[in-house]
Amino acid sequence: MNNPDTQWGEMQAQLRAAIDGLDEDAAVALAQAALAQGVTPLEFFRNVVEPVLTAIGDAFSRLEVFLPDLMRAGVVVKAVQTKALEPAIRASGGVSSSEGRVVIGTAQGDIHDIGKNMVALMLQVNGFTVTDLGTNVSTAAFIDVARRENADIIAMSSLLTTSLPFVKDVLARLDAAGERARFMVIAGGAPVTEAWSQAAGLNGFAEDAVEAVALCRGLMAKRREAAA
Ligand code: B1M
Repeated sequence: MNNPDTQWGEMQAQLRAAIDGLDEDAAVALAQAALAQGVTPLEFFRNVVEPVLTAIGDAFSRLEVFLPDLMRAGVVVKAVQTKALEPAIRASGGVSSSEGRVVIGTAQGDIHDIGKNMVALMLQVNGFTVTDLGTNVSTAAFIDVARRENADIIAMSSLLTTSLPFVKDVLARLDAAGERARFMVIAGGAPVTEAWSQAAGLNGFAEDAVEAVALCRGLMAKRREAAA
C-alpha cells in the first residue's frame, strides 16, 4: 500500500457506513477487495474492524449511539468474519499436528463473540484442537467439557465487567475439585488486564488473537518440559 494510514482510514469510513446502513454485502465486498489487494485478513481485522468497533463502543459510552448501533455492528462484522476473513485465514492454514487441546468460550452472562471467534480460529489454524462452546458459557460447562475433551487449556473471553467474576469462578471450582493443575486457564477481552489476571491466579492473558496463539504455545512448551 502506498499510504497505509490514508487507506486504513478510508476503509474504516466505508466499514462504518456499511454498519450504519446495515449493509453486509458492502462490508464483505470491502474486505474481499482489500484481501485481493494483498492486505492480510489479520491486517484488515486489526486496522479496519477493531478501530471501527472501538469507535462505536466509545460513542456508545458517550450516549452518542445506542444499542441498535451495537447490534448492527455485530451483524455486519460477523458477515465480514464468516464470509471474507475466516475463509482466507483457513486457506492460509493447514497445520496437521495438534499443538494442544483448547476449550474456549465467552464467560457466563456475556454474548460478545467477535473477538473470541477470531481467537478460536487463529488457534485452530495454528495447529490447536479447539472446542468452541460459544457464548454465555456456564462455569460447569467449561469444566465438564474440558474434562471430557481432556483439554490442556481453558480459554475464556470476557467483554463485560459483569462476566469477569465468572472467570474467577472457574478457577475456584477447579481448586475445589483439586484439578487446578490439570488445566491451564487463560482469559482475554477488554476488562482483562495483566494485573487482573495475575491477581486472579490465571496462567496468562492475551491482548489479541495473535498473542493468544503465542501464549498457548508457550504454555504448552512449559507443560511438555515439565512432563519430560
Ligand atoms: Co457490547 N459492550 N454490550 N455489544 N459491545 C461493549 C463490550 C462495551 C465496552 C461498550 C461500551 O460501553 N463502551 C460495553 C461493556 C462495558 C463493560 O462492561 N465494561 C458493552 C455493553 C455495556 C453491552 C450491553 C450490556 C449493552 C446493553 O444491553 N445495554 C450488552 C451486553 C449483552 C451481553 O453480553 N449480555 C451488549 C451487547 C452487544 C451486542 C450483542 C449488540 C454486540 C456484540 C455482537 C457480538 O459479539 N456478536 C456488542 C458490541 C459489538 C460491542 C462493542 C462495540 C464491540 C465488541 C467487539 O467485538 N470488539 C464493544 C465496545 C468495544 O469493544 N470497545 C461493546 C472487537 C473485538 C475484536 O474485540 O472482543 O475485545 P474483543 O476481542 C479481542 C481481544 O479482547 C482479545 O482478542 C480479540 C481479538 O483481537 N480477546 C481474547 C478476546 N477474547 C479473548 C479470549 C482469549 C484471549 C484473547 O482467551 C485467552
